[in-house]
Amino acid sequence: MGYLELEEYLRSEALRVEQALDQVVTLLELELGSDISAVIRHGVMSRGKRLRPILCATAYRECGGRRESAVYDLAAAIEMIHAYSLMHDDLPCMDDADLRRGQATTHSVFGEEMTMRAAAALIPAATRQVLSSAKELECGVSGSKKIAKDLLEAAGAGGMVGGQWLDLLGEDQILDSEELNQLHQLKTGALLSGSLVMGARAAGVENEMISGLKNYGRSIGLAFQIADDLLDATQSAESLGKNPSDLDLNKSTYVSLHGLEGARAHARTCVADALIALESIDLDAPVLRDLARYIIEREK
Ligand code: GRG
Repeated sequence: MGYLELEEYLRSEALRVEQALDQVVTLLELELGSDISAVIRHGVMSRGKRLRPILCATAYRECGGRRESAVYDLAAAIEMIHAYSLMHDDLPCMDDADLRRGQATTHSVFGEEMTMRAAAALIPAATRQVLSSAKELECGVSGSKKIAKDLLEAAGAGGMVGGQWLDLLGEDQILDSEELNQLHQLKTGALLSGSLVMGARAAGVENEMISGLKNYGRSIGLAFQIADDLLDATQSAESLGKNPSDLDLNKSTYVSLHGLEGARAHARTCVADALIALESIDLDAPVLRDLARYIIEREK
């Protein structure tokens, strides 16, 4: 696929993810009432790229999964975890941001207390969503339990939460390359890579295939973060939909460590590693191949 075709693919996939998300949020409205669900809706339905759920649905398809209409319900669960993490990340006690996805952050609109509660409610809701959706896919009930574990591990202390913890500790510190890789492999890489694992597992493929996709995910996770650092260093708030913050928060980044050109070269190496990981499992996955390249070419 060329760049434009890939952008069209991402747009139409994002729409399918958003339809599934809308259904979940509507259900939560009935359960939790309109006050808290308005906060959830703000955090979840704002205009994100939906990259993690798209990776999940794409891996599912390219691993031979055929229950097209059901996989987006599973993918939505991943985006719910991502949305909660962004809502918490923007809070004053973390990155203290007032702009996200081109709109005021959730706590700037609804206050800190409501945002903390609404975001926390998304964690069990996402777990339930995985269990109810994945059992309808090729992996069946036993696979759905493994997928729930995949999601919780990717999101937990050995994954995203652990990475955020390192990120907060790293403010005002100069991290070396190894420390920076470890931080981002957890904070960003774990959920990205987990999304691929979940999609592949849902399709019912062998463990060897799953670990190859995990390796692909680790490499594109790093590439994605390097691209994020490059965008933060070079783009305006208007084009990013959020305020560039790495300099203000005095964070070590791939750009501060390697410079713009060094960071770009590092990102290209990660993409090459990702493609090798796909080749090593002999998976014919043209869209995942194109997505690896897109991740460092993207403009937001
Ligand atoms: C209690 C320590 C502790 C943590 C709670 C807040 C949190 C959990 C985790 C934060 C993890 C985090 C913010 C990771 C961000 C990774 C990242 C690059 C986000 C931007 O992702 P995009 O570009 O955003 O996919 P969109 O808006 O397109 O979805």
